[in-house]
Amino acid sequence: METDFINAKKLIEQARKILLSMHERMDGDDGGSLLAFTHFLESQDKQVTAVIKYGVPEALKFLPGSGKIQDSVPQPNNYDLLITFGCSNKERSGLDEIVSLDIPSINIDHHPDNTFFGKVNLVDKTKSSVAELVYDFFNFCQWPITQDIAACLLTGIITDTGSFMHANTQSSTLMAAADLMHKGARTNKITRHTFKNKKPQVLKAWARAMENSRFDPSSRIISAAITEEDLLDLGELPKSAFEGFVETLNTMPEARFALFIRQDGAVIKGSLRSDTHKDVDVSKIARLFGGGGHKLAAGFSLNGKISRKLSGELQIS
Ligand SMILES: [Mn+2]
Repeated sequence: METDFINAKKLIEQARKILLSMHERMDGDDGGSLLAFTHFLESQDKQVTAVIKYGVPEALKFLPGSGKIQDSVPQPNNYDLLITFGCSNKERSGLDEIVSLDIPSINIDHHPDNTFFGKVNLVDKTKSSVAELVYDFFNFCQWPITQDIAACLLTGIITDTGSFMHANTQSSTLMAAADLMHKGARTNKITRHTFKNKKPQVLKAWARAMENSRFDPSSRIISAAITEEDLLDLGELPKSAFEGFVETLNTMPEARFALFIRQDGAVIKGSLRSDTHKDVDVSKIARLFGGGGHKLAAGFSLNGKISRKLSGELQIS
């Protein structure tokens, strides 16, 4: 990794106009990491453009610098370096302008299915989060971590570890978090915005999904679903309404893993979670449906419809 860090640092020092992007639909980890870079690069008088498909979700607008993020690439031919966060491949950005961009790139990720598409690849699947990897990189480069950068990176660590509850939390993760707090980031502010932000209609939607859940004792799978009818019934919900739901399903000790599927237009979105001691690789299951992810947290989307049979049983067609 040290050589990769040196090479990444060189590329950044040489570049003047830098484009930052991540996978579509901003999350706390890759979004926080991207903003940490934005703050540092701007302090170095680089020209920085930050683009994320679908922009910034409500819950992450508290992140310093989030107002700078755009949802499309303003001048596709005007950059000399691309840095991506949490993209296994360029397509994950969801932005054609980035997929077709032919300039040097730094690929920063911790997904095990990363394709190493960058000129330099900072990819470490053992890291709790991209933010922890970025924290290591900043320290390696001896770049200053300001209070704003600390807040962005700690948000990445907290969201990807489920507030330090998931198995990816290591002693290095906690040491990084402690140092980021020491530099001015606040865990309670971050959890307030990212975990303790449920609106009444979201809690109702969780109740419906919970009601639809069932545990199969023979396979020891807990699953839940939200159909189109449920969504019509529940009324308008924010895009992030079910974020964290599958983790809650996965708190059942008897279950080997949790599966949550929900209708999203013509697409069925699936998420899977497990725990280390349960010895299941849910990314293998996600891959069966064309998705991917980590051993303990994975997802997929496929075309289809979830419907409820007269018996109340759910089926996919
Ligand atoms: Mn991540």
